[in-house]
Amino acid sequence: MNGPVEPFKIKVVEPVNLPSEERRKEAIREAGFNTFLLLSEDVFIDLLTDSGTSAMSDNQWAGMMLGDEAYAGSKNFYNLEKAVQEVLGYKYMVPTHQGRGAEHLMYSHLVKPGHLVPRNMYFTTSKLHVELPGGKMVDVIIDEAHDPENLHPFKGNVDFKKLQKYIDEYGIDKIAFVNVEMDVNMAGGQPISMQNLRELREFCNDYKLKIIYDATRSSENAYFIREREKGYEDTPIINILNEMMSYSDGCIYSSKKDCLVNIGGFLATNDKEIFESTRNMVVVYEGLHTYGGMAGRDMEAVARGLREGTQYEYLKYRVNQVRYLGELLMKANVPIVKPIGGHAVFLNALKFLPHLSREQWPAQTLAAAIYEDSAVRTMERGAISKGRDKETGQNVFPKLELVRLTIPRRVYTNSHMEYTANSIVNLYNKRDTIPGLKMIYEPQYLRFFQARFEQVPL
Ligand code: P61
Repeated sequence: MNGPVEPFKIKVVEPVNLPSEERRKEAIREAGFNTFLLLSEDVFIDLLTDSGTSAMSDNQWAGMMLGDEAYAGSKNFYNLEKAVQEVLGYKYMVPTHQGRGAEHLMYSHLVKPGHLVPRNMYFTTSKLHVELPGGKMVDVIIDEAHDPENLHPFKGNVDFKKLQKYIDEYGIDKIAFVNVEMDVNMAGGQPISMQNLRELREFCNDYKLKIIYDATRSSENAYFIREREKGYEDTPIINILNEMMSYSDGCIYSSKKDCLVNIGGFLATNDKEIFESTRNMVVVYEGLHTYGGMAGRDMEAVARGLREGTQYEYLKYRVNQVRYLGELLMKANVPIVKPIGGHAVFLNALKFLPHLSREQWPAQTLAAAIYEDSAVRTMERGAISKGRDKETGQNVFPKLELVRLTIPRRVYTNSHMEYTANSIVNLYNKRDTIPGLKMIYEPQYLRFFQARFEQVPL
């Protein structure tokens, strides 16, 4: 089996270092068994995230030199606005420093105390930005998304029966808006179909409900629509994106993923009222409405990256590199979420470490063990990420207890994928020797970033 051929050649390289076994053991203990707390220089292959870790193209770097750093009216802002209009089809755009800046502006505007926000599975920062103004995020993804073995081609789809139940139970006035994520991160990078988006629009029209997308990985979602949905086989990705967005009232967007840049975000909408209100608030929290926390050069790189990230040949290579890693693991019977997602391969920690209880945090344990074994950095995506129930204060144990091997875009070669797969297969073969963890420090917000753990002897 060969990995996909890269549609680029490499112009600049950055050396990486494989720390000794002794140093790896020490480093993960210094980090409290939390991969977020490792030093980057202790990491050999960094699969923590695909966020802000892309390699930019020569065209993007050239654009950086054309940064117009005027406080007001930077020409790069207008280039970005035009790119958003053309690639996504929205009329208005408000720039922010990254995705959560856009979530803050959009959700604090739309959510009032007591509101519900139905969404096709939570994301950590999105859930928090719905909760901070007094709302609650509820799950309306199809059941198949919670089953790692289920092969549904569009596990990101919304279940209309679940949505209807919340409307009937709480009343339409309590629903702030419907929030729809593209290429659903916590479900394993699973796409939503065009048909589901179209039907959701019709459903919401009957109730005059707004639909706001988390369009962060919409280009990768568009690739899956082209690959899997009848009628889109030959449709240019930009046309697919324009149609997807046409079924929404607006979106938030973290540019740090599909736009192939290291920083940036925005919100976009066709709704003048949302635009005017969020454009007003951006000056309070982010910066003037023509830079929103980004430098001019950053906006130029986002504008160029947004267009570049929709090229079919690039997306095909991208999704297939992730698939290559997943298939290497599947061949060795390592339990992963299927179908293989767009931005990452997710290990099923409950099946990988069945000897651990949920209170011993199997996914956190596995991420730490992978680092110690091979200096590959991954991320827990399970109960630690989910956090406590806001009302009861109890830990919540989601069905999915996963470790994410997230592939940065255009950064690692197929040999890096092979090294990673080999190390994980080796670890899988000695999995029953891995001891669990107990949490010894837990911060109040987004605890997974800073929590610390200790090993519990087997
Ligand atoms: C990630 F561990 N994602 O996947 P910002 N929406 C969606 C995201 O994936 C996302 C944001 C909004 C990250 C970074 C990260 O629990 C974590 O530009 C679907 O990061 O502010 C970010 O965009 C927020 C890692 C965020 C985490 C939160 O790795």
